[in-house]
Amino acid sequence: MDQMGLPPGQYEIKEILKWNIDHPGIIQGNPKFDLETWTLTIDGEVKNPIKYSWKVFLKIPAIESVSDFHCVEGWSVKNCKWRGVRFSKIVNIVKPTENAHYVTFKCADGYTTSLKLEELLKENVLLAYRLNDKLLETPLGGPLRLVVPDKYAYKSAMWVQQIIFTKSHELGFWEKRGYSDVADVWRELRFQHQI
Ligand SMILES: Nc1nc2c(c(=O)[nH]1)N[C@H]1C(S)=C(S)[C@@H](COP(=O)(O)O)O[C@H]1N2
Ligand SMILES: [Mo]
Repeated sequence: MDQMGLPPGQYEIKEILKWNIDHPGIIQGNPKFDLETWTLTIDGEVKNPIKYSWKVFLKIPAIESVSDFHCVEGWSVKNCKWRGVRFSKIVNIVKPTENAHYVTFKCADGYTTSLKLEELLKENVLLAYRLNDKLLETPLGGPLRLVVPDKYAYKSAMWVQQIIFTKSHELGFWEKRGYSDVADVWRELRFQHQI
């Protein structure tokens, strides 16, 4: 551990940076959403594929979870209070088949990332729509983003539109471009060649 409980090589900042201010995004500007027509599709290797409207998604029991957020570029924000649906709750609803080993997240900006299904069952992994008691703003991934606190933030997909359970592994946007697919912040796995 580094100073003040941060993973190795990270420094603390006070607020999560908004993607389009701090980073060159995949697209210019933020995607636009109308919550009346927004949908979240969950399909692939599942027994109960489902398409949520915003209204129905909000009916899924939600929880609050406080965690630290770590970008691979080095900045970390402690004590982010997220509110949303535990990913394990979604797993209970859609019921993955025995062939489901990975999950790919597709986002409104064309971004993708993927994780092992078992890594997503951890209790701090959320599909989040509130941060620090406010609805998630679009530059922070609103209306709905994934939060995976133990991985570098490129695994925490913003603007999630589709979640696909898969048999085999599909590398995501940054993972295809040399970043670690494991992305474990505590083992400091930033780049592919490390393992
Ligand atoms: N859809 C989408 N999700 C994404 C990204 C992206 O470009 N598009 N960037 C990732 C990276 S590298 C980081 S650091 C965080 C940024 O989240 P923030 O805007 O809340 O800081 O989103 C991650 N999720
Ligand atoms: Mo990042």
